[in-house]
Amino acid sequence: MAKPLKKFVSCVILDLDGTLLNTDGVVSEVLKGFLAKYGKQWDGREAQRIVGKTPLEAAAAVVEEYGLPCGKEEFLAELQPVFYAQLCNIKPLPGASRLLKHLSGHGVPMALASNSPRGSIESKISYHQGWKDYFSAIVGGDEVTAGKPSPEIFLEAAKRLNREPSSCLVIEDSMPGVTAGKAAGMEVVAVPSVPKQAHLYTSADEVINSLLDLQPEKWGLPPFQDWIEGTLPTEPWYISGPVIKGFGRGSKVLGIPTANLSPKGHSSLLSEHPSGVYFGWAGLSTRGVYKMVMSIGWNPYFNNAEKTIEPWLLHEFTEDFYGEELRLVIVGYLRPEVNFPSLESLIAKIHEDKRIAERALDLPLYSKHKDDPYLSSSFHSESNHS
Ligand code: ADP
Ligand code: RBF
Ligand code: MG
Repeated sequence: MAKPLKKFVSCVILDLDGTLLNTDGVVSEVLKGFLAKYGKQWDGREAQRIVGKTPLEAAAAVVEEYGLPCGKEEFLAELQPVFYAQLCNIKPLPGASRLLKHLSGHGVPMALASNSPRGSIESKISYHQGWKDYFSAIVGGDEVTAGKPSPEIFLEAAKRLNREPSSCLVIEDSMPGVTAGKAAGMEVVAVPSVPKQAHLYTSADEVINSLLDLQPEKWGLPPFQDWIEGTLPTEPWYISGPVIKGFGRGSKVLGIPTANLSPKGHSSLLSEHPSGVYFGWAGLSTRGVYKMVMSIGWNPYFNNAEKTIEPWLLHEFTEDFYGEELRLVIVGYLRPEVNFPSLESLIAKIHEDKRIAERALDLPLYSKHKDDPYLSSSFHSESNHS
């Protein structure tokens, strides 16, 4: 497939929170606790109002949204120590370490540009092996007169990298960040951290679903070389549960039955992994272990309200197996979920996914997981595989 070159850049400027780090997970936990103290319940939907903001702006948004009986400064002062104690628990987002290692390995200069204060940026990255050395420059919100959406942070980062703004590629998850990058005269790839918001990022030069989907060659940067026969190996991850009723349109409409797992009880796993099409092995305790290709997400074609888990077992069964315990080991990634102009084109794409997964799973890299005891042991606790 042709990959049109968008524009040549020579360096990359990255946002930290929500782009490289899953800060939102920890922020939500901390806010949940605080709001409970004020008798309010944190509703993840407000996340949209705080991404990309400075800490004080974010505090102001929460105080206003929940009508808290305190000032934004007071709220921030109360919240900050609790948040800082949690910095060590912030995990890299999928594909973040891979991207940094790749670009650094090819000598592409990188900078971090974040609205967080410099000190906070440095402590956050200190928990991740090697990260500090990846960046030739770091610019914090406290080092400029105005944070994003002002272009200042990005211009300062370019200056410290000794590059023209026009040769910088910005990678950002938030709207204020995208606005700032474009105002700085830079190329901007948006990786929205709030689901189903991609359509709002019209000013970005490209919108991708997760860092796994970044194609550096589109920007004249060295391509990733870790794709194998159309698949991207991932650290294996595990998910299991009884097969539940889905929307009843899998086999009926598409001829593609998917043995749905309940998203309930898997919310942290589901928020950790980007939506998309994955593959691996599926175990049914009384039947056996099968190849499997699955979609995780909102199925844009059907525009589901909930992130669902839909594995298609690559085997002809003579009967349904609702209620049976299904165990999945996910070993690789294929592509982001996309919308299709017709049901026929959706079906054709899913069959192509099937062919790619079926072939790839015979590679030793993937086939070795077929023997994972997780797939067949009937009494196995989730926690052993966190
Ligand atoms: P639902 O919307 O309830 O998930 P589907 O039309 O997707 O309905 O059918 C899924 C059901 O079909 C599964 O729960 C399972 O019991 C059965 N089934 C039969 N063959 C397969 C297969 N190869 N992969 C997944 N599920 C299958
Ligand atoms: N739905 C989409 O809307 N977009 C997709 O890109 C997409 N990819 C899929 C890939 C695989 C391997 C499977 C099994 C399903 C995929 N679906 C996708 C979901 C499909 O719409 C879903 O199985 C039906 O909604 C049946 O419940
Ligand atoms: Mg289904």
